[in-house]
Amino acid sequence: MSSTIVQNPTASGAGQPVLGPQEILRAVEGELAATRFIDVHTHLFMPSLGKLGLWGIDELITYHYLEAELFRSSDLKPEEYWKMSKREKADAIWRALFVENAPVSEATRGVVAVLNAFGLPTNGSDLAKAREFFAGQKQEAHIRRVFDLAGVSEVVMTNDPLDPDEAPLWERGVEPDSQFHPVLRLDRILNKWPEHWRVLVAQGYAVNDGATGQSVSEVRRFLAEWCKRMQPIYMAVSLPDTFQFPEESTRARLLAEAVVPSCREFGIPLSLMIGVRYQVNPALRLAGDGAGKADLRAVERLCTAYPENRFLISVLSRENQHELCVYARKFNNLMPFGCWWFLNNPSVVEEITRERLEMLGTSFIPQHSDARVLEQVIYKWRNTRRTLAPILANTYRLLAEDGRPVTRSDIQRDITRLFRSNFEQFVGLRGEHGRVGAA
Ligand code: RAT
Ligand code: ZN
Repeated sequence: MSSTIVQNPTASGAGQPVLGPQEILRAVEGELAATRFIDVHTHLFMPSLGKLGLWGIDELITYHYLEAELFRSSDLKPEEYWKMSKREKADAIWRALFVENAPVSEATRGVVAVLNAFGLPTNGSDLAKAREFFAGQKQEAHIRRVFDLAGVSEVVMTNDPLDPDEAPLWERGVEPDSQFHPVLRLDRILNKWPEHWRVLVAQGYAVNDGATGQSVSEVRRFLAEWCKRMQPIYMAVSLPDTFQFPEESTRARLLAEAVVPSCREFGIPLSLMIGVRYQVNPALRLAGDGAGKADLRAVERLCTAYPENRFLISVLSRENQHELCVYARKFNNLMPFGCWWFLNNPSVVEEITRERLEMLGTSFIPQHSDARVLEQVIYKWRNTRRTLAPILANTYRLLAEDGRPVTRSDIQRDITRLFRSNFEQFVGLRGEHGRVGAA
């Protein structure tokens, strides 16, 4: 195809110059850079939630993705590691993964990209300069700078109403923040009821250990009060690879009789992140979970049984990705999102995103960061843009080859849809589009 400028006669890009193959890649890169994304799932916290929000070099280096890698490249035993202070842990990881080895894995390379974004040394023998830099940052200005560097306009938090450190802050009343959207996270209720029902009792709800009798209506009352307090944009839970629905279990009963009806009542989606094999190696703590293939018929049954509900779905196993696309073609109340955790590597993201584009067009949410430490959004979104640019460009190149001219405004509209408006519409956020001066 030649890159001669012709006028596009189609509705979407009427009057716009048609792009040639070389121009397509540049236009995709320009629009990816110019569009402010919404980060639809993170573990970041707004400043009014105080110390819950992690940031800075020691947190970046002790990210659990890196802790898992430490024990492959060091003789240090997990029991010795857990006795160390945060700073000592960071020093041990820096030495093993950044000094004694080249940081080529996705998670280690991410730290390098963050240091580089702030003009800090990436190959130092210690972390002194980085520590000095982060200690000098003022939180709110730093957040603005980080969001600018990451190209995100806002992020979605993970807020746990049973977390003993978090719940009292909400109960006292926290200042909302338009850059951080709350999400009501239900793992403790749905996955660990026996360990947590007493916390609901302590909050004033008449529930029992078997979640029987009035427990279900009390959980609904609990959800209603937390929705009022938190104003979540969706509810969320992570689920094991063995997740089934329906089934004879406390989880399935609470899901069907409390969570799903509450989501309907408050007009918000339910996010299911399916496929975790919890604590495969408990010695590694947060880094000790694995992944397993799930039976997605549970998703089919949820989408069929509750057509009035909306489900945001991410699956952790690579083997489940194609099935998820097939289900999304059957149920428009299902929104696939993200390449989660062990999938967030360029090789896998590339495969999943191509499959989704081929099967779903632009009707999905390609990625979320899952950041636990503020500055991680810089590298995670940089990597997403870098991995996705050639995939999207190739999609448009094929389209042009097949006879449909492609314009910059086609690309802009699609990127906005993928990284903003699919989410805004699915959760019912306002429809304005964040876009900064496109190159
Ligand atoms: O990716 C992660 O950090 C995991 O540990 C999980 O937190 C996962 O993202 C989740 O939200 O359950
Ligand atoms: Zn997460």
